[in-house]
Amino acid sequence: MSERADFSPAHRQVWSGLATRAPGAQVGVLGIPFDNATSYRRGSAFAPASIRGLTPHVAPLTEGGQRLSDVRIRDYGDVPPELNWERYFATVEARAAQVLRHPFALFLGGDHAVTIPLVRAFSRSVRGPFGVIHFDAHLDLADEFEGHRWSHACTERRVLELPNIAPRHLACVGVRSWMSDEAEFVAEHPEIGVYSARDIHRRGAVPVAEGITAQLRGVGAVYVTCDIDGLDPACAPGTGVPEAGGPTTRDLLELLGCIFARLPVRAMDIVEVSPPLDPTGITVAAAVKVIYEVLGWVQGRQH
Ligand SMILES: [Mn+2]
Repeated sequence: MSERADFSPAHRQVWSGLATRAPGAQVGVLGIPFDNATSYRRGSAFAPASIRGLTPHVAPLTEGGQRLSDVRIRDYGDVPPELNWERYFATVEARAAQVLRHPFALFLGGDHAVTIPLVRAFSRSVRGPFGVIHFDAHLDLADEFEGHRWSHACTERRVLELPNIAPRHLACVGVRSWMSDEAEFVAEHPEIGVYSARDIHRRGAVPVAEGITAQLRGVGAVYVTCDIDGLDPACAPGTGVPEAGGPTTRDLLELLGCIFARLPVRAMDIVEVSPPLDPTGITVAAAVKVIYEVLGWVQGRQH
C-alpha cells in the first residue's frame, strides 16, 4: 500500500468504501452505458462512470446522519455497449438477473430504453404480480416512436406486455408532457395511475406518494424507474429531453422516502443522466443524493 493511501480516509473510494466482492451484499449494482435509443440529445452512456466517479467525494451517511455502516455493495461494472441492439438487450437482461439475486438491485443507465430489458429480468425474478413506479416527465407509453418499438419513449408500453404486471399496478409520477397516442392509451386504461408534476406541486410529495402506495398495495414486489428528467431542469439540467415545470430534488426524496417505507421496492434504476449536458455536475449530484438515501432506506429494512 502506498503512503498516500494511508492518509486517505476510507470513504475516498468508489461507493464511499462500501463496495465488496464478498457474497451476501445487500445491494447489487450494474451500469448500462447505452444511449442509442435517445430521440434528442445523447450522453447518458457516460452516466455510470460519472455517478461512480462522484462517490469517493461523498461520505457514507444519509442526509439524516445515519451511518451506512451495514450496507455492502457488490458492483458488477457495466454491460459494454455493442451495435446489435437486440443482442445487447439480451445481455443486459441476463446480467441483470444475476444482480437481482441481491435483496436490492440498483441499475445505472443509460437512456430509458434500458429499463425494457431490466424490467423483463425483474418480472422473471419475482413470484406473482409486481408493480412499477415510473418517475418521469414523460409517460413513455408510445407503442412505437420514430419507427422503433424499443425507443426510450416506449418503455412502459413494453413493460405492460410482460405477463405479471397489470396496468393498475403502473404509476407514472411527475408527468407533464404527453403524446397523442399516450393520451389515447391512458384513456383506454384509466386504471394506470398518473400523478402529474402539478399534483406534486399542489398537493405535496407525501400525499401523492400515499396515493401511489394505496394504488400498489398488495403487490409482492415493486420496481422503481427514475428518469432524471422527471426533475425540474433547474435541479437536473443534464438530460436529453428536459421539460420545464417539474418537481424538485427535495420533492423526489420525500416521494421516494414514503414509497420505500411502505412498499416492497426490490430494484431501482436511474436513467437519462447525461454528463456531457451537465456542465456544473448538479444532475449527477442529484442522482448520487437519491442513491445514498436509497442505501439508507435499504439498510433500515434489515433492522
Ligand atoms: Mn423516460
